[in-house]
Amino acid sequence: MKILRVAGVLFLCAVVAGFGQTHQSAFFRISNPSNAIITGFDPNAGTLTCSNAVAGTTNQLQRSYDLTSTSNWVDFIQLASNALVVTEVIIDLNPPEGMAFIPGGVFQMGDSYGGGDSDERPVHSAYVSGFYMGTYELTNDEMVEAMQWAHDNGKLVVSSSSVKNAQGNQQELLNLDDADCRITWDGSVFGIKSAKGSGYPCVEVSWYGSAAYCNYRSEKEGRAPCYNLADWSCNFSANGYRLPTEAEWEKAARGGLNGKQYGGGDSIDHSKANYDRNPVYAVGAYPYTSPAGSFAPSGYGLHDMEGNLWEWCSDWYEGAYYATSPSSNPRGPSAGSSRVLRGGSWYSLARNCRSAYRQRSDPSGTGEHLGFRAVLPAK
Ligand SMILES: [Ca+2]
Ligand SMILES: [Ca+2]
Ligand SMILES: [Ca+2]
Repeated sequence: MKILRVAGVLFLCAVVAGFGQTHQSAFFRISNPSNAIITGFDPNAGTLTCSNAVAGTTNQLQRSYDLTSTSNWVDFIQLASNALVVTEVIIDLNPPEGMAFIPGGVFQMGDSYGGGDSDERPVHSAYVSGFYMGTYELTNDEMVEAMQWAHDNGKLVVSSSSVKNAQGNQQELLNLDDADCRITWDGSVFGIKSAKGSGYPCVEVSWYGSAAYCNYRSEKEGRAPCYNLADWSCNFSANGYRLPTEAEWEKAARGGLNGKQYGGGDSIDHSKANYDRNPVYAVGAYPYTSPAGSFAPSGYGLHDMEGNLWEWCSDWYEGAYYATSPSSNPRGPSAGSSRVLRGGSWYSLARNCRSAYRQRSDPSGTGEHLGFRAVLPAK
C-alpha cells in the first residue's frame, strides 16, 4: 500500500472496498475543525492519528474515492477528541469473509433530523468502538449450515413444528411450521424451499434463534460463544459472533452520514430499498423479501439496513433509555421484556425504516418480517 499526504489529505493507494465496488485508492481528510490535521497512518493496523485536535470537539473525517470533484467528499466518521492527539482504526483491508469493518467513532444517536418518536430522544453523543458487521441480513443458506452443524453435534431438538436449543433454557429458535418459514426439515436434514429460499434472508427466527445461531456458528469456527443459553446473557469479551447492540446498529446504518434520515441520505424510494411492499418483490406468497444485496450498499458497505427485514439487536428495549444511557458503547438496560428490532421490513412504511427508529418484540416472537445480522469484535 502506498501512502501519500497532500495538503491535509491522506491518500491511500490500495485496493479499497466500498459502495459495493473495489477502488484502487481512497482519500481521507479532516473537514472540521480546520485546525485538526492528519499526522499519521499505520497501514498494518489501519490506524489514523489526528493531531492538534481541540478537546471537547469532534473532528469530522471525510472520505473520497475520486478527487475530480469536491462533491465526492462524504462524511465517514467523527473522531472523539478528548485530547490533542486522537487515533482510531479507520480501515481494514482484510475483514472476515462476508463482513464489513465499521470504524469506531462518535455519532449523534437518535432522531437529530426531527419528526421521530419520543423514544428516539434525547439525541445524544455515543461512542462506538470499531467492529465487523455482516454485509447482508443473515440468509437461509447460512442458517441451514449452522443449524445442521448444531443438530449433528447434539445441540438441537427438532420437530416438524419447531427448532429448539437442546441445552440451557429451551426456546423456539425457528418457527418451522409457519408457512412463511423458508427452511424445511425431513427428520435428519435441513433444507430450503425453492421460492424465496436460497440467497434470501432468513425469516421466522426468534431473538433466541438469532443468538443461538451466533453461538453455533462461533463454535463451528472455533470461536468462543458469546451467549449463555441458560440465561441468554451475552459475554461481550468473547471473540465469537453476537447480535449488534442498538448503538452499533444505528451507527452502522448511518454509514457515516450525520443527522440524516437514512443511511443513504434524507429519503428512500423503491429503487433504494425493499419497504412498504416494493412492487418488484410483492409477488406470490409472503414473505415479500428481496434477495440479499439487491440494493446498493451504504457508506460502510452494508446492504438492506433499511427494509427487507427488521433486525434483532442484543439490547433489551426501554423507551426512556437514551436519557440515562452511557456515552461509550451503550449496551442497553440490564433487564426488560422486549428485545430491540431495527431498520423496518418489506412491509414497513418509509418512516419506520429510518436510522433512528426503534421497534421491539418479545424475544420469542417470530414473523415473516423478522431477521438479523451478526457482528464480530474488531481484531
Ligand atoms: Ca412452530
Ligand atoms: Ca434490514
Ligand atoms: Ca408468519
